[in-house]
Order: sequence, then C-alpha cells, then structure tokens
Amino acid sequence: MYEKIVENIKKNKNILLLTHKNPDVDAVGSVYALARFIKKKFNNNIKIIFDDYSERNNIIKKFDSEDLDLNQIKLVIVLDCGDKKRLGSLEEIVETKFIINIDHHISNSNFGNLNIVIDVSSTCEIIFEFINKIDKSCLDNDIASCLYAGIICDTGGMRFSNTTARTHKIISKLLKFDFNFSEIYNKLLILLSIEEINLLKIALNNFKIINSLAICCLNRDSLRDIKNKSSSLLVNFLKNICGIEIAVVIMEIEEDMCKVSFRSNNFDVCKTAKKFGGGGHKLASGCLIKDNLSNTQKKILECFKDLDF
Ligand SMILES: [Mn+2]
Repeated sequence: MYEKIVENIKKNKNILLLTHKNPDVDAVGSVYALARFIKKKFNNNIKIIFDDYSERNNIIKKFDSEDLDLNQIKLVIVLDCGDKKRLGSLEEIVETKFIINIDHHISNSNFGNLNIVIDVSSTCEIIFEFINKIDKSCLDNDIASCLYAGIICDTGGMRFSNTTARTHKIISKLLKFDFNFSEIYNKLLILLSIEEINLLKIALNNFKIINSLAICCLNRDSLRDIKNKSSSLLVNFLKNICGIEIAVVIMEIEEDMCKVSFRSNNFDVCKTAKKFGGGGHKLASGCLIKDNLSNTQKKILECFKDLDF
C-alpha cells in the first residue's frame, strides 16, 4: 500500500500537504517529516497550509513550504485527520483533488481516494514506517526530530496504552540521529506557560467528581482572558487524579456551542464522542455540541449515568 503512495507522488510534480485544524505536534511533525522526505527522495514541489498554527509547534523543525498556485496541484496528502470536516477552512480546497488520507484515528471516515489508516500510536509512527520502507537512507536529523516530537506527544511521553514495543523500537532508531531530544521532550511535555497555569487555576476551581468521573465545565466568561484555551491540557490533568476513570472537559466556545473533550483509562469514549458527531481514539476523543453549557453537561452526564463505577 505504501507503493501506491509513491506511484502518486511520482505522477504529480506538485503536492499539497494538509492536516486537521488546530494542528497538534503529531500533525505538524508528520507533515514536516513527510514533506522533507518527499523533497529529498523525489524532489517534488511541496506546499503546506495549516489552519490555526499554534506557537507550541515552533519547537518542530520547520520545512519551507513552496509558493504554488493551488490550481496547479492535483494531489493532496492529508495527515492525522480523522474526517474531512476536521480540515476546517481547508476542507473546500481538497474538493477537486486526489486525496491520500494517512491517519491513525480508528474513527477515520476513509474520506480519501487512497486511505492508509493504521491503528498505531501516532501518524508520525506511520510516516516512520513509510520512510523506512521506501528509502531509509533519507532519514536524517531533521526528519528524526519531527517524528520524535509527534510520537512523544501522542503517547504522552511513551505512557499511554497506544505505546507498543514497536513504538519504542522506532524511538530507539530515531535517537541514533543528532537532535536535542531532551529539549523537545521538556518543551512539549513538562514545561507549562504562565498562561497554561492560569487556565489550570480556573479549571481547578471549577471541576467536580462524580464517582470515578471528573468533569469540568467552563463558560466563555471565565475563559475570556485566556488566549490558548487548551482543553487537552485540562482533560489530561483531570485524568491524572487518582481513582478517576473518565475525565471530561466542556468549554463554551461560542454562544450555544460547546467543545467537549474526553479521556479515559479503559472506557471507550470514542463511542460517546461519536454520538455527538465527534471522534478520535478509544481513550481520547472529543466533539462539538450545539447547545448551552448546562444542557451540554446534562447530555454528557446522561451518557455515563449507567456506568458502574
Ligand atoms: Mn495524532
């Protein structure tokens, strides 16, 4: 199946690389790593567009996107994106193009013309396998650092249950290259900005525990002064409370529109997210609910009311 990707890369001089809106480190890392590899191996022209690029991604070694006319591009490779809708403002760009969809979200809707959806830790893990298979001599310090960053983030520093023996093997191969892994690890997983501490402060004053469920609901007013409203920071924090099985964060992002994030230790929260049109992974998922904060909270608690915990 990797050969089919190569066939398409060879057929198209110009390629567009995209990922989901608000790209996380796995998304940006896999885009930059693949771009670098394609440039090095096949010398295509590569354009990259991100929807809402956060500063957090600055630690990832950048690839200089080329200034190509979108009409000249027939092939688009979409990475780490479970559904076309997750492309956000980029969705309309892909309409008339041949789409290669490479992703690790089990809920992926297979929206591509060619779909490579594999249930592994991260999209960066798939990109490593791809490069390793096609031409491993192209792996270099920059590609290795991008892949390292993505894998480390999506596995929570090799802690989450999506981490396998193979993930460790890949990391050990990447660490043979020369890049500052310790700086990447610290910046992405350990250090918190003052802004993040302020967000945590608000959350810690607004959460409750119902049996083994921790839930935090934040209205727009309380989030007004916070620039980067990272729900994943909060929901991961709540999941770290001893004895908690499911953590939920509900953020009112607009009037009558709430963003819901789920984390769990065992329970399949992807199914819950899907009920509301969202998706993600079994133990980490999210959705948008078009309703006010208190109704959204009721709907979510209703989903978990029969749970025996
Ligand atoms: Mn990912």
